[in-house]
Amino acid sequence: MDSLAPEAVEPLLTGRFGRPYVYRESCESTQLLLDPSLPEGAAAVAEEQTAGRGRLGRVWEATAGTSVLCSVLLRPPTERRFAELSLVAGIAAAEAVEGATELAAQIKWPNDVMLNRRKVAGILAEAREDVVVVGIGINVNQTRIELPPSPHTPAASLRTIDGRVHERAPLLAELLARLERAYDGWRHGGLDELYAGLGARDFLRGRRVSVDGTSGTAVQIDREGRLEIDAGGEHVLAESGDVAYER
Ligand code: BT5
Repeated sequence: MDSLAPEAVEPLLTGRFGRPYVYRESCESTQLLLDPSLPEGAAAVAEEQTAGRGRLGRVWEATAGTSVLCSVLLRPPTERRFAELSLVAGIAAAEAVEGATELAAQIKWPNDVMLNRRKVAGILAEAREDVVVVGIGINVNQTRIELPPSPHTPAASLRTIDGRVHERAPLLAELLARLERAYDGWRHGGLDELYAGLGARDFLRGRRVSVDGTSGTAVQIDREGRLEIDAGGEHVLAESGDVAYER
């Protein structure tokens, strides 16, 4: 098994993100390891989580040593919409996944990264006062039976998609570098700045969707990070929520 210990990852870091680097073999959730007083870009990484978190009280399951499980502390400017950070991190995770697999990844609004129509990564952004902890879980080396059964959005790992075992340390370093770049762009110009990379990877566009009671055809993720839905001619903007979609 490869390792995400500091000696494997720190030499590969190229920017501010990932410093300091907080590492645990096992923890409840990497979301709980970052004290708000740490500098922006501080990252927490673990081989295993005993209570990995999804959104809305759901769980994130990952066999020890198979995944990238990472949280990053951000201190976004107050004029930005914090909800957009899931998409900012989604772009970074999609780019990192594409770098590792040479396949095109997509972003399923509001917080999933898809490869071959399967979820390979999930994002969780949690705000506490003026800091936001962004958690990113990427399924890297799980075998098919190690992946959780998910009734709605099928799960995959990079390995189940391309048949290769991937080294996680370079993937994590790439993720942190991409996140820093996307985040700096967003700080400067909002989602507009990143829109080319977002619009081109919009998984739901053109699909039949249902978001918290609104059903219709997904038109696009808009420049404020909302999902525009054509509900029988009436255009509705969903701010956040859970999407059911037709595969
Ligand atoms: C997410 O939630 O997709 C956010 C996942 C964030 C995980 C990272 S890991 C590092 C950091 N520390 C944490 O504790 N969390 C973050 P959501 O959209 O609610 O999706 C959760 C649902 O996806 C679950 O209810 C399962 O159905 C499914 N699921 C669980 N584990 C999965 C996996 N490894 N791959 C794909 N789907 C999974």
